Amino acid sequence: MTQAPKKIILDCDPGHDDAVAIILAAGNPAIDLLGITTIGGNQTLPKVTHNALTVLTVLGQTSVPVYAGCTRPLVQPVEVAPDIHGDSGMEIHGYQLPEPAIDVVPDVHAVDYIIDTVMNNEPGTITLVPTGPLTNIALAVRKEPRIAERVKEVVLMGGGYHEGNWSAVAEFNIKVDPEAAHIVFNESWPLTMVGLDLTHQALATAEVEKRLVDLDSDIANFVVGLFGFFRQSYQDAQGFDDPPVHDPCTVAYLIDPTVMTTRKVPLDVELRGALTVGMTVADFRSPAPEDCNTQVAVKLDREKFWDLVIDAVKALS
Ligand SMILES: [Ca+2]
Repeated sequence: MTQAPKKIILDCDPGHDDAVAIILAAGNPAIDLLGITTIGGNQTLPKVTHNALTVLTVLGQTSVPVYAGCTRPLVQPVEVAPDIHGDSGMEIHGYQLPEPAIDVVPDVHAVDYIIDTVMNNEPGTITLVPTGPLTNIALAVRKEPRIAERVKEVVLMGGGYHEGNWSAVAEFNIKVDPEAAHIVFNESWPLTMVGLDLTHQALATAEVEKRLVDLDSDIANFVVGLFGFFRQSYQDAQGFDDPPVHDPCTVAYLIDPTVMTTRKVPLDVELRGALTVGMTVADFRSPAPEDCNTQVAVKLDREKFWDLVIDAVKALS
C-alpha cells in the first residue's frame, strides 16, 4: 500500500543547497510541500525570499505559497554568508535566472503560517523541515507552545557532532542564531539533526554533475549552474574539491529513511562558551535515556541520495 505523502513546511534561506531541497520536495511524490517559509541566513531576508520565488518559477511550481519570515536572529546581529553563496545568496554559473513570476503571500508572517498550519491540521501530520537559521521555528513554538506536541517531527539541517564550518565547532545555521536553536533543540518534538557529519558526505562530484548534464533539461541546467558556483566558492572558502549539498539530505530522509543511518542521542546547543557558542553538543554516552527525543544523522547512502535528486529533477523537467 502506498502511504499518503508527508506534509511538510520547508523553512529555508535559499541558498544553493536550499534550492535543491526545494527541488526534491516538489519533485518527489512522497512529499506534499504545503508551503515555503523564508528566513534571513545565507543572505538577507529580502534576497533569500526573492531566491525562493525564483526557484519555484524555474521549476514551474508557482502554486506553492511562500511566506516571508524573520529578518534577523533573536539576539545576535545579522550574519550572512556571501563567501559561500555570493551577493545574491544564489549566484549561478552559466544560467540566466528568470524574474519571479509569483510574490509572497501578503500580510501573513511565516511564523503565523507555521502556527496556523500545524494547529489547523490533524495532530501528528505536519513535519517541519528547517534548512536555515531556526529563528522562525523558535518564535512559532514560543508564540503557540501547543505546536510542539502537534508537529509530527522536526528534521533540520544544521549543527554537527564532530564538525563545524562557521567556527571550529559550530555550523552556520546554528552559529548565527544559537538562541533560536537552543529553543528548538529543547522542545518535546521528535527532532532529527542532519548535521555536517552527514551532509559533508553529500558531495556534488563530477560524476553527479555529468548525470545532470546528460538529462539536458532546463531544470538540470539550473542545478548544474548552481553546483558550478557552489564548487568554486567551496574550493575558495573552505578547501573542498566538491561542494557539500547539505539541505536536501533532510528531505531525502523523509522520502526514504534508509537513505541514512541515525543514532538516538541527547542534543543541546552551547550558548556561553568562550570558543564554542553555537556548538551542537551530542551526548554519545550510552545508552541514550528512554525519553530521548533527538537523533543525529550519521551515514549517508550516497547512491540512493543522488538517485532521489536526479529523479526529482527528471520528474519536474
Ligand atoms: Ca540553507
